[in-house]
Amino acid sequence: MVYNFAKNFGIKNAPTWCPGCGNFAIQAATKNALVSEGFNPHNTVFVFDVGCSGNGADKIEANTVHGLHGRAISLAAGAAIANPKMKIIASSGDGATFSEGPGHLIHAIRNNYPMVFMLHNNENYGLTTGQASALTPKGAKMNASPDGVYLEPINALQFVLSLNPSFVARTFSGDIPHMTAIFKEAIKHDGFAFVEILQTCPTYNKVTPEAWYKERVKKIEELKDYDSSDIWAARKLAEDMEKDIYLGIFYKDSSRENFLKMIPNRKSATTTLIEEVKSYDVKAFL
Ligand SMILES: Cc1ncc(C[n+]2csc(CCOP(=O)(O)OP(=O)(O)O)c2C)c(N)n1
Ligand code: SF4
Repeated sequence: MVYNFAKNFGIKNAPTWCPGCGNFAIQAATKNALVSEGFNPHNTVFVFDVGCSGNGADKIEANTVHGLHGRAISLAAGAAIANPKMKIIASSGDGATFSEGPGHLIHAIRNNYPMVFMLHNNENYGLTTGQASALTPKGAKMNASPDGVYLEPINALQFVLSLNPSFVARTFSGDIPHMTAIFKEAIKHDGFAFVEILQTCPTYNKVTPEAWYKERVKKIEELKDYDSSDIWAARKLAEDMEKDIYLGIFYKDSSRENFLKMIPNRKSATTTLIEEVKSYDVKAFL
């Protein structure tokens, strides 16, 4: 068989994820969405964080950066500002996003950087063997918290929705067609598209395994009269993380301008920063 990497973003490196890990399905859906939206490895940049999700960095054929823990958003924002002709996709775990790097998330939302951000929420620090993150459910017995986590978890979507975002969605690693559809919408959004993925981690997350989610997830599109331009409706819907867990586009505001269209010294630019920098000799800085 002729291997067409430009078509499917595939690569031959063997995966290192545990059997049943949600990262397999997330990466498959990401490739599906990009291919069906007409992207290829040459016009796509992936920024991976440190963590199990980050170990996807050498499993996908594209321009990939594997950054420091909690810093994927800042690297991706730099890429998005420097070259808006590229599709920028950043991925991080819940530990990276809500413990090591929440400051980056806050300012990426405020600045509406043109990029997709995928939160791989497996409710724990997977790569370092199952410690609690800020999103681990209260009471869960984790490595380094053998008596159970004593703090309430942060509700990721409520946090993001409190910051006046332009796109907020949730999907589930047990449903590839749903992930693909949501990723396609996120890719098309012209601004900071935040996507929470409820990611199964059969090795360390025993509290909310795949079957637990499958009994609880519901689709927003089945809600009659749901208005995804109503941020208060979105905040209300995001409250429940125990019983009715909704998947879909919670909130979208396409009228918000992205960072590059907003700031005075870039909004009428006809060239990109990576084109402009070519006229300077930067050797001394390197
Ligand atoms: C600044 C920093 N703090 C801590 C670590 C150690 N570390 C590496 S991976 C990891 C956990 C990753 O958890 P998460 O971000 O949730 O991703 P997952 O592995 O679950 O996908 C930690 C604590 C690090 N590499 N850098
Ligand atoms: S520890 Fe969890 S998140 Fe990490 S590879 Fe294994 S199943 Fe996946």
